[in-house]
Amino acid sequence: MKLIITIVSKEDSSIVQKELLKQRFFVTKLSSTGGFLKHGNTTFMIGAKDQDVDTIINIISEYSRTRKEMVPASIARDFGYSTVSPTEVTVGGATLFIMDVEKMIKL
Ligand code: 2BA
Repeated sequence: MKLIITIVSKEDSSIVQKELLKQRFFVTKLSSTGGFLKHGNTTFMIGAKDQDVDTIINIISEYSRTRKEMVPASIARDFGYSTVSPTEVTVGGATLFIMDVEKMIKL
């Protein structure tokens, strides 16, 4: 069994959640905030059978769009970038962490 933790843009979270549930996967949705942009995003925790991991990656990949976002110069400077104008970064589609689960118990 695996635990997939994935961070997606807030704008994509409803469709990603809907498509995962449609395929009968179990999903926990957490509200999260990106450390860099300080924008709200969504983190999903998905406990899944090993053989379902590729299907889940495909769903997340299909419904998470890449976006360009502007980083205000003040934030960029906080992180050591020497700039006076906003800087563009590419955000997403999604960031995934996939971990082995030793045991899952429901009581
Ligand atoms: P944020 O931390 O708000 O980052 C938004 C975007 O800003 C990132 O997009 C990346 O393009 C840029 N960025 C982030 N940290 C940076 C840095 N130290 N220097 C330069 N550019 C930086 P993504 O990589 O697609 O990440 C989207 C969101 O996924 C992140 O929002 C964060 O919430 C999460 N994330 C990404 N990688 C992570 C990691 N290794 N560990 C934990 N969370 C991560």
